[in-house]
Amino acid sequence: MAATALIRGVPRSFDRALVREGMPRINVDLASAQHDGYRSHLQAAGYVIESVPADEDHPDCVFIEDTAVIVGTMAVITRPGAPTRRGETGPVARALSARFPLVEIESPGTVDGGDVIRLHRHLYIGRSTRTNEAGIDQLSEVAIGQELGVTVVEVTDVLHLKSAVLPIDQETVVVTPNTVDEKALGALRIVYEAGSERHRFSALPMRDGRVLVTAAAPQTTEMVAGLGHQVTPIDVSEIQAADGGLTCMSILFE
Ligand code: CIR
Repeated sequence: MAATALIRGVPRSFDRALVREGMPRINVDLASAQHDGYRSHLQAAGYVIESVPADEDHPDCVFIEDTAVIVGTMAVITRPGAPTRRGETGPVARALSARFPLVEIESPGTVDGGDVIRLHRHLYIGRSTRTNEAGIDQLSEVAIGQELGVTVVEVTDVLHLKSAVLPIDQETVVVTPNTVDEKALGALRIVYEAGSERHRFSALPMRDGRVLVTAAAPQTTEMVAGLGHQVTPIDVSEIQAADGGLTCMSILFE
């Protein structure tokens, strides 16, 4: 089967997305143009794009990663930690149901896909303000059933695990200092986001071997390139203004 990127459009209501205090105002037209650019990079890397239509009633719906996690042969439909985002899952579940058996995270569990990293046969799950203990238990049960290992990582001071821990390959992660319990990252190679670029770096390793990176973090990008990676910077300022990064706008699967 072809490698697929499931994405979701940017609604006109995106300027009402959940944001942290002090974030710049969101320009929706620019966000849409930046999202088009993101889509083009995925296409160029060889993904077949499938798109779920945007939902005006859910300003954050472009962050499709938070609504489902592929765990081995299953798709886990999440129960997002932010109550205003819970209605985002239905259309994503329908899109994935043609390909995967579905499991749903049940109340009182909450999981945001942004808190889940898969490397080799291991899931790292962030315990954050969005992903709680009951959600971690349910997700872990699916992972263990799929013969995947599980490690829980405490997340503080950022929204999601992937706000601060960005895989650039199967062994290496770029970490924002003082945001997660680094001991839990075990045998992974850790490199650090440049201090002057705190919270600006995000990365998405693509199937063609290139790593898509945020243009807002040139020093960290240079360091990643120095490790031998081919990097492609992309400006996603408006996505970052809504606390998103590069992983959050797609669900990738073979
Ligand atoms: C939120 O607060 O839920 C959105 N404004 C941002 C979600 C970003 N998701 C992600 O990085 N996986």
